[in-house]
Amino acid sequence: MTGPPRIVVLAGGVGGSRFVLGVRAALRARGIHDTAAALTVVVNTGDDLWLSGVRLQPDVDSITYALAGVNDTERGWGRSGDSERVNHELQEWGAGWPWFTLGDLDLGTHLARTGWLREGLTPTQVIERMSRRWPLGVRLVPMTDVEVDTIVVLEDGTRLHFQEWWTRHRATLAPAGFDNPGIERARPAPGVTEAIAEADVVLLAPSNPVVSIGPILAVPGVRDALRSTPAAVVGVSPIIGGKVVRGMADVCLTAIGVETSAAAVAAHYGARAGDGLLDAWLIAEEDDALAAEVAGRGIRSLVAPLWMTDAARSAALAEAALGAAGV
Ligand code: FO1
Repeated sequence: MTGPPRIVVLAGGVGGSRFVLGVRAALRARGIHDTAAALTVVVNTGDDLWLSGVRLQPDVDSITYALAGVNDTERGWGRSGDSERVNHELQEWGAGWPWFTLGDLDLGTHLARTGWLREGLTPTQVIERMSRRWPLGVRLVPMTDVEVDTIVVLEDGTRLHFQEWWTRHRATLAPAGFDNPGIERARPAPGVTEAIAEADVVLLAPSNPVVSIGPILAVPGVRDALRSTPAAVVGVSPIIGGKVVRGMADVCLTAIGVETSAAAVAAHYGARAGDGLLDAWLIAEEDDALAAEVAGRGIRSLVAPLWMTDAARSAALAEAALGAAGV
């Protein structure tokens, strides 16, 4: 390998943001200044929705805001120091969702995006344009330019948009499954499969395997690109000590019949040596005892500190993931 490594990260919202920050920091620590030339982040867009006439892209925005350093680190979503004047007014009108907060600064993002979409820009072009305001140090691309929703299917057949199930019901309604209607007609956004094919390493961020990484893998062409790339595919477990770090991955995994354990998630992704995706899988020190089980499935397992509690730990984790690929 000559020059900086070419890295692709598949990511969702909060866990994805922290991990991507870590990868960017690890590259900077290696003296690589043009990190955007080295690092492509393919982000889940299944959480996206239309609300009060504007297009929301929660995972795109979480990653954008985090990389720009303007994110609300307490809540994990939205802008730091945001206010809610417009949101109160929308509620007075009975517009939008009463349980869903649109911050004033955040609304500026949604209005800008919606305007550009209406002018004919694709989501890829909109993100590229937004990246100019804050040089993010990564090339951020959506999984697809096609609108694909993540729908939660309840046991009685009720279908809810993922955002309603999560923000209104806090994942308390047991799902029977998940659906991305129309995803079979979606295509990877420009550059996604090319970046995977040309990468030195592809990293699966410790994001929700079902509703964050799952939709990215379900876009036709992405899975094949991962199986055929000469790059090593390395995943980071979102499960530590049998528990989710935050969010509702445990409920999602249970719904698709996967145990909430680092080894079970590795088995869910599968070994590239078989018919799956992973060459290597990073598990936490707390899950040391599962290493043999992962290895037994044909996936090289490495034990590393997975808690991304600060920037230094996120960078160390990213360095461990790159190291697992010999990059
Ligand atoms: N999460 C909440 O729990 N409550 C909200 O009111 C809320 C509003 C919101 C607005 C814009 C945005 O980009 C994200 C928002 N989120 C909110 C976060 C979001 O629901 C999820 O955490 C992600 O989609 C999962 O990655």
